[in-house]
Amino acid sequence: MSGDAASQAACETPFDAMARPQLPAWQELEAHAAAVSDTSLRALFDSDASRGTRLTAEACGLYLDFSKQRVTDETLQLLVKLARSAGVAERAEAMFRGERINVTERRAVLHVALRAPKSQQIFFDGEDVVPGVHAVLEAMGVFANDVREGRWTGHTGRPIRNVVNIGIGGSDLGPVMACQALRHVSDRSLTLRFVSNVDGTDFAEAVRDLDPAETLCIVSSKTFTTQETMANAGSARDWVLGALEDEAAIARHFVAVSTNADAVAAFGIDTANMFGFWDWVGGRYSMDSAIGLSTMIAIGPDGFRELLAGFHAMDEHFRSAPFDENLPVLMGLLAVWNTTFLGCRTLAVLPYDQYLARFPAYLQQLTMESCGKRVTLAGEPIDPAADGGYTTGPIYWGEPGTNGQHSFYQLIHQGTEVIPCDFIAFANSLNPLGRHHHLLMANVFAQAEALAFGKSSEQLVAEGCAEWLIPHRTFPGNRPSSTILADRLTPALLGSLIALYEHSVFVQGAIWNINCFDQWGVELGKQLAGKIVPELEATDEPELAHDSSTNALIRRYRRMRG
Ligand code: G6Q
Repeated sequence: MSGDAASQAACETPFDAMARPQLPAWQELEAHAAAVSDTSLRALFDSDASRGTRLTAEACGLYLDFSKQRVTDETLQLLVKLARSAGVAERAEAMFRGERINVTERRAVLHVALRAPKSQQIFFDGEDVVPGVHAVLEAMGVFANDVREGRWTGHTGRPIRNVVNIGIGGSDLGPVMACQALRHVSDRSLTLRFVSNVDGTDFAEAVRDLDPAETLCIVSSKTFTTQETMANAGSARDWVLGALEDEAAIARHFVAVSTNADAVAAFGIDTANMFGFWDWVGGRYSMDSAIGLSTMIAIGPDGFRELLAGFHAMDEHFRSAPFDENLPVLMGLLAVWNTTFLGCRTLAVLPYDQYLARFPAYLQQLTMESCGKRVTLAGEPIDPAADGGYTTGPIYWGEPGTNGQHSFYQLIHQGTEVIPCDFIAFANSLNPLGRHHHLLMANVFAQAEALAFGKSSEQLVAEGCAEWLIPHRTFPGNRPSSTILADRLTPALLGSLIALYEHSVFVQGAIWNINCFDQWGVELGKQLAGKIVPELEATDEPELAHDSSTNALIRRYRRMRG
């Protein structure tokens, strides 16, 4: 066998045998989508008084109401049939078994092991990985407590008051989101900052008011080669050394989170101060690994373990609950239904909780880096315009309510696009303040109601609306949404909520037959940037061989810089 053939054989997966549009359930869903296209949510609710309580599911403290999605009982049965015929359960089991389901990178996908309790065994290449996970968690716990309790001091003996996480993508978005979401249980005497952008402004503004003598920098990078992170880490080192004027200060002011011990040592960080993780943890699935060190310092080791327990509870639910009661399966199937069968191109995530302000940004990476794929696992094109093609990954976006209501909700209510929404809300506020919470919750319930049922011209006439204004004031309704309602935002609840979306993405990927765990689409821009950097920095006019637009932009930039 040639080298290529051998590696191809090694990448073969038993899951990609049947093109999805040839599955009977797929074809039935296509016919069904056409048949129900005229059915309104109003009619569905009118014909079934129990719809609002029946089309719901509950697990891990999360109540999911999907009755306002444009589905019938038959839709749900067909979607479950599709999940079965697409091998969702088998593929999930392969993930839990540590198989290399990330076929293009030949990697296992074992983020579920990061939150497994000590008693569980999860094998990769014949080795139980759970003890290693807990050893790192213990080490993180000792370090986090040392920082929190002032035992870990800076070079001059002063306690650490500021923590700056330097990382990007999966080494940034999860910790940023979690530290914000869990601020109410975090140590308020610590200042947490996050630096991700290679734009020097990010670093400059993050440290402007910090004293290097009281600052700990966590360089978070799986590879420890990422250009942006290395540039920011280098500037952080200059900043610390500029103030403390002693190389020995690095050991007290820098720790690393990485899988690359050599590069960490080469940077000058003592590998005794490095927290490791593993090749089988994908960047966007890593916030519950050592990448969560900043989160653990903020909320403490006990809080972090609670967060992990919440993740694990959802993992267990995903693995064991029947599909028609399984929250991630239902959410994944609804995303597939709306995207592929109803033609909705975007999905809005609208948390009615200020602490979840960064949740949509976090989800954008999780969902779009995972499902933004145009070929199947076997490399076959998925062209929605071609016969037998279909649409994959929807665009996820969103902002916390109620702010979005005074901004982009107009388009959701009355625009020409139909945008399914996920509303996320909590029964209890973490900052009870007069009537605020009732006002907030009234809004979230009202938005979902308005989207589903709209306002007809008859209603407007009955209200005495001027005839010429009626088209402008009519709400078409029939706009789908799900509502996730929980008691309050605790670390455990946050873990379950994140795992819900992680596994929902898994389900979407299994049905679309794509690899949710690679991200080749980010490579080309990186390579081209690597080529352009020396062209920008050259002292002599470089020979440029780009297209005429890129050449002209580079030349103009060089002139503008003198
Ligand atoms: C996520 C991606 C990507 C990654 C960043 C940072 O799934 O792999 O967002 O997390 O590129 O990579 P490093 O952690 O290696 O710096």
